[in-house]
Amino acid sequence: MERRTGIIAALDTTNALNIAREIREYVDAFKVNYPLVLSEGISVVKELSSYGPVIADFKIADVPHISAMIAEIAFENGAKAVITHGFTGSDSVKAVLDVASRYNGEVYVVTELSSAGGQEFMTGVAERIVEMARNLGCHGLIAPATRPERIRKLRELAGNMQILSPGVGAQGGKAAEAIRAGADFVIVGRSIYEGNAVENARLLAEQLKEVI
Ligand code: O7E
Repeated sequence: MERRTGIIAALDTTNALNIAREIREYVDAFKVNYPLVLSEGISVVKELSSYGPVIADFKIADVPHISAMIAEIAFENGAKAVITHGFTGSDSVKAVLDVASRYNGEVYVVTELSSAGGQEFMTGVAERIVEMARNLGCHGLIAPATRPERIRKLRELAGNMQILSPGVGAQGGKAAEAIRAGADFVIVGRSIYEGNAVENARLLAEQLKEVI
C-alpha cells in the first residue's frame, strides 16, 4: 500500500460513498467491512474504488477453497487488498495469496484483535502468525493500536511486511503512538465518520505529518 497520509478510513457506515468522496485527499485507502457490504451489496467495493484503493475486510477464515472464493469475489469487484485471518493456518492464507497474485492484489493477515478479547487467545499465537505470513510472502499484518508494545514486538518479526493498525480513537489507541511503535498505517473508523468527517480526517492527517 502506498503511504501518503498513513490513514486508512474504515467505512463502517451507510453514508460511506459520500464520506469517501469528501475525505479522499486525507486518506490512503478505504476499508470495507461486513456492515457496509451486507447492507449495500458487493458493488460498493467498485464504487468506492473510484475514490481510492479499497481493502476488502472480509475477515477470511475458512477452508482453502472457500477462502479463495471469497478473495476472488473481492478482487473481481475491484478491491486492491483483502484481509484474512491467520489462525486458519498456512493452507488457507496461501489460497488467498494465490488468488491475489492473479489480480496483482495484496493480502493482510490479522495477528491479534485490538479488543481486550484479542488477548485471550490470539496474543498467544500472534508471533507464529507473523512468521507464517512472512514466509508465505504476504504483504502485511493487522496489529492493535490499543497495545503499541505488541506492535513493537510484531514489527521486529515482520520483515518487509507493512503493519496496518486499528483501534485508534474510539477504542482508546493513539494514532501517532501506533506509528511510532512501528505501524505503517492506522485504520480509523468512528473517529473519522462520526461527526464532521472532513474535519476529523484533516486533523488526523495533520497530526500524523509529524511522525510519517
Ligand atoms: O473502532 P473504529 O470505529 O475505529 O473501527 C475499527 C475498524 O477496524 C473496524 O472496521 C474493525 O472491524 C477493524 N478492526 C479492529 O477494530 N480491530 C482489529 O483488531 C482488527 C480490525 C480489522 O480491520 O481487521 C479485520 C479483522
